[in-house]
Amino acid sequence: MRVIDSHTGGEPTRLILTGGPDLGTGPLAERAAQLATSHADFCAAVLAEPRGHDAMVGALLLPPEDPACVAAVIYFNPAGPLGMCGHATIGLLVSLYHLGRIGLGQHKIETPVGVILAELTSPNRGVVQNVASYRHSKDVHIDVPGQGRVTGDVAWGGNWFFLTADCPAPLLPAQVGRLTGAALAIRAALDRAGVTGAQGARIDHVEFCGAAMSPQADGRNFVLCPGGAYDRSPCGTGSSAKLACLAADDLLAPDTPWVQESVIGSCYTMRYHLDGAGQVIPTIAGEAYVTAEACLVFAAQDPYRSGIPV
Ligand code: PYC
Repeated sequence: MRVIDSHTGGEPTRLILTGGPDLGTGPLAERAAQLATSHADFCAAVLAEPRGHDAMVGALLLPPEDPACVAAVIYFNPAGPLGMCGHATIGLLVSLYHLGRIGLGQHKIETPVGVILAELTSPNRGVVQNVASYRHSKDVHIDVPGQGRVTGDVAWGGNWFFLTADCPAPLLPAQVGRLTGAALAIRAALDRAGVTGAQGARIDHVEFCGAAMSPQADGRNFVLCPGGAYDRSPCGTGSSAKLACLAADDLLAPDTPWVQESVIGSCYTMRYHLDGAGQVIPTIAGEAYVTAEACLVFAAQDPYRSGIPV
């Protein structure tokens, strides 16, 4: 299996170039569902230890159905497919450029949540126009064992997020253990209380939002991803959900930059415009770097060929 690894603001992406499962043809969302139901071992084998680690996000490269698109892609983490992924889309652009498959400029990419427009503005910088993002519910109160009452918003940015300013610790790398534990407890409490996104969708990301620490940033976050790892980058879809909440509260006007800082201090420059239907369309701008070109080997006799089950 040929792969190319990159990181975007510290968050790793593994792009699968060859050797992925055959998902047939048809809508990408259905093929992503098939990846979850029929090839769950593939996600863990490629991303989990001993070949990867739980922060890694996979991007399965597929031929696009629409000839106007340069690629089709299904994003996944060790726990299964993701709807959309901002950091991995920037990683995808930079990796395809590194391979000589695309040039600088605008490109269309098919994802399970629709066709997205992205631009590679330099060899290591991409700008991704995300899907329409919106706040689903405001000031949701949730009782969390060990934390008491936590209040936050439920918002969509290509994945479902619970965003809260009730941070259990400063948003610093040294606090990642505490932040992760608290975010997992919030997610479990949301599940127990039956708090969901639209159409009963599970909220699988939790985002703590705090004040920026660097003078050039506007806000800082910590984002828990579905598999239990935290996002080293400011999370493209999570930052989009944040923008949707800022827009809904009239705290950020269209086309105004918002620099979102991650828990490790890496930044995305975000902004949004309103489409014809008045929907918030965020763009995510950030840097990615290729870290490896590799061939993954799956020996038949390897007891951990499908990853280490956790
Ligand atoms: O950048 O959208 C993102 C993302 C989602 C999960 C990890 N990164």
